[in-house]
Amino acid sequence: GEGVPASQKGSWTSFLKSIASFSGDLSSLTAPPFILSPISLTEFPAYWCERPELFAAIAAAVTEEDRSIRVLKWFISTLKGQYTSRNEKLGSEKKPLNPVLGELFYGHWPDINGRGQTNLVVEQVSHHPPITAYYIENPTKGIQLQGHSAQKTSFSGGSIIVKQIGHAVLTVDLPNGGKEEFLITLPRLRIDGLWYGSPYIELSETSYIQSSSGWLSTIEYKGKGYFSGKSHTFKAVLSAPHSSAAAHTYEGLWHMTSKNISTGELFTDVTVPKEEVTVSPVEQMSEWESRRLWRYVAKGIRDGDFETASREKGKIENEQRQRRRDEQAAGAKWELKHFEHIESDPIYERLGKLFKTTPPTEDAYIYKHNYTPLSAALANQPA
Ligand code: 0T9
Repeated sequence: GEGVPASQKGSWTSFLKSIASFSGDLSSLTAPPFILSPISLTEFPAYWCERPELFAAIAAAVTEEDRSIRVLKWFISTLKGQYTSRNEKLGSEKKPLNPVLGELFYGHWPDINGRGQTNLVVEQVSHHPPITAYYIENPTKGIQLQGHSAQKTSFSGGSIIVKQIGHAVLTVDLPNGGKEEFLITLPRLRIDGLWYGSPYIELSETSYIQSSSGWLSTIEYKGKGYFSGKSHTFKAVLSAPHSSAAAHTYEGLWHMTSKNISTGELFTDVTVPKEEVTVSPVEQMSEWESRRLWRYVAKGIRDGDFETASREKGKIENEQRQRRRDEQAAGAKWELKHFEHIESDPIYERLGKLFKTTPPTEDAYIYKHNYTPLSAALANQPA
């Protein structure tokens, strides 16, 4: 493959073989250096809010219908960041750092033009299998997003198939004191281009956004070789409560633009730049915060010094193993910091019933509201 440096061809081939004969937690497999990313999976929930103005704009809706349209618009506009940004930033999809239990990631997007500040709290709530819980909130606008993310992977026809486990719930405070909730399910991923050492993601099948108002978005994903022939194609149908007819249909490329198929009006446009999350300087972070925890590993990967990267990674892993042994000896259990695990999410159960969800119930991680976000003014102070 052309993406693979000559010296790593052998180890890439054996890595692919081990993927093919392995099902389960890919994150624990050792991959050749060229495919390693210096970014931990705990940073990924930030993709939900890199267009903070679209997140804030949900609050400006007047009707339930309009609110569902705005939620769909924001959701579709996150897909490019979620699924293609490593290709743009790092040259291809890469293997993220595998977060440790208790790893944290905090950030915010500043209040600009009255949109309100948006805050992000992420915690790695399980190491094996990897599960990441997140909470995003724009308090000024009364919008919250809570979710968790895990994956089940398998290998088929030369590609990695990733079933996303977990869901997200978006809650909007209404002017009358009530709340509207949106259950967001996640699409299936295929990682292609593996043979050539230049992996990229394609989305497939269907995901849903079910509002407590009854409005439902059904989003279908297709790649190259399907109906339009183009990569990253989607079609979203928004239907009214108790109706299966399409009230609005949007179609296009989730990494470019899309439009309303009956009016021709532009729906999403992600060709305009996004806003990356603001975080505090690494020196001010605690040892559990992702960028601080992984700083020497990340530097090694960035500098091409893989000896340092793997030595530093080894230190973190040993420290973790020792911690687990100590806990076991003391009969103690690791306590989550910002989230509480519940076996069954009542919102998932209630809203999931309104459309076809499998499975009928899912667990969730409920945010404890115990983090005080840094204000924009503080974070922007010169060091
Ligand atoms: C939630 C997202 C998720 C996380 C990543 C599959 C994957 C880990 C999970 C699903 C985010 O909201 C969206 C985007 C990318 C997903 C990752 C892509 C990927 O390759 C990894 C897996 C674990 C690997 O690292 C596979 C091995 C690697 C060599 C292929 C590049």
